[in-house]
Amino acid sequence: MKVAKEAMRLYVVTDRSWLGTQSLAAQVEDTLKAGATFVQLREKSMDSAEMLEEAKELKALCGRYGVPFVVNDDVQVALDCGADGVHVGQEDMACAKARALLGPDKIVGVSAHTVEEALAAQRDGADYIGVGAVFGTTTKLDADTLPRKVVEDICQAVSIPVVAIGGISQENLLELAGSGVDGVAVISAIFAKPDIYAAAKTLRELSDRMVQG
Ligand code: 3NM
Repeated sequence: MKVAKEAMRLYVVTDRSWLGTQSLAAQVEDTLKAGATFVQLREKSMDSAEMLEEAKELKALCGRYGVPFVVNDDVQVALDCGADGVHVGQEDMACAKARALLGPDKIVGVSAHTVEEALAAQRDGADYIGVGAVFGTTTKLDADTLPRKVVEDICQAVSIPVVAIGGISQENLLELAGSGVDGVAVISAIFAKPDIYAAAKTLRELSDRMVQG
């Protein structure tokens, strides 16, 4: 398996909404020091040229920590910055096309909301599945909250790693215990916090406990 289940443990998704005086790279480095296991650059308000500059910096940073780095949606930026791969949603480029463009060795992650979508992604060469929203979130306004049964069924149906996303916080993370997910993907519970390092460290500890049941 190209992506270890352990790499899903604390999956950090970037968001510049809460950038203060720190750069995004400095914020991401705080999460890496705190035990982040995977990083995705997800920037909905940047053009490709800006994304590429940010992506190059984050790729180099993640490389120093030995943590996989993927770019949301934009396969060209992923290729140009030498990212480890790409993450695509159901409305983005199809998994099979992303795989064809990136080749067999890069990571392709896919968001899925049903067992059918998850199985199709696995068949089309996905390395892991993102499943959500597992809780209510205001970070992605069109994300519907999935019943726990759907999350469990997706985890049962696929053999590749599954990471939960959507509304995950220190308060609710442990509710995912026993669902079958391999870890948590988080935006606001890290980046909206005043102490990013402390937030990420606590989430990592809780996620370790969550997967141990
Ligand atoms: N995808 P937060 S929910 C990027 O359900 C994203 O597929 C989702 O942000 C999905 O951790 C989401 O702040 C936003 O809730 C996650």
